[in-house]
Amino acid sequence: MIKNLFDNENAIFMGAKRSPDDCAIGIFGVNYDGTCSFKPGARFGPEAIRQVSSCLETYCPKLNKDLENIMYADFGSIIIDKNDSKSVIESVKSATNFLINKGLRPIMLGGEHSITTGAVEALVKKYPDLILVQLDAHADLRETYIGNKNSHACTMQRCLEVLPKKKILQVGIRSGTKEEFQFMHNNNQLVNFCPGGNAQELKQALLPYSKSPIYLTIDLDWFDPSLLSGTGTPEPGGFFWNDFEEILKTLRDFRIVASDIVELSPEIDKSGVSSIVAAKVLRSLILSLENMQ
Ligand SMILES: [Mn+2]
Repeated sequence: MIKNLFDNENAIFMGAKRSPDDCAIGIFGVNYDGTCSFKPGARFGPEAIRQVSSCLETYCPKLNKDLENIMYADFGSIIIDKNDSKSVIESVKSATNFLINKGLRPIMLGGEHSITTGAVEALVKKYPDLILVQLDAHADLRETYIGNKNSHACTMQRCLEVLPKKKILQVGIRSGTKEEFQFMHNNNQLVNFCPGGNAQELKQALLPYSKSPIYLTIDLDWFDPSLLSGTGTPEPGGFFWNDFEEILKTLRDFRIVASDIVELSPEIDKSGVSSIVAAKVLRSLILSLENMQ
């Protein structure tokens, strides 16, 4: 089964295991950027995150936790048909199902944002009351984009279609069409959050969902391009590392059952800093997800 789904002959994230035995968390990559609208290159994201991960310490002083004490697996990247956006989403769904059936909490590495739909589709079978929290510069609520319903510009609209609860909280979105912003306001799903601010509004918005399973999708262009320039559609006016920690601190009181980190396009940022930031996001997620209910 693992053999048919994953290509795991390349690098591995920090001290990850290759097999699911005794693990709580499972990582997999999706090397796909077929619908990217501006600059492609997100297909190199998962590999870049793994490559630079050896530069990071396993210990996080903020959380006083060490990755060395956590069992997590890295299955490599899934095997996909890059020319068919629909089949890529199906493959993501199969991989996510594989991890859930093994009792693992999935963390998916992109790749472009369109892949999130596949993971969410798989998860709602197990968690019908799943809700989404999205960190992103963009609303991603278009009905179609350049003729493709599976474009990364439509991801949240596709997720809404498969979420029985129809609940997405979109944190600090700063780019989209007038219609997308209208839609977010009408559905009460835009959560205001400012660089350097506190996450009170997110906390308030999540209070009615204190028992709900949460899928956290992290489009790395949520960060400011001065910190993370290696992404296909950078957007000025973004967030910084402390802002991410503030969000994660708030989310730790809730119940994240799966997550993704998407849209790292490592070759755009020759310094490699973007890949390091992405790898540190992954480290923080593993440390945070490990003992959630
Ligand atoms: Mn985005």
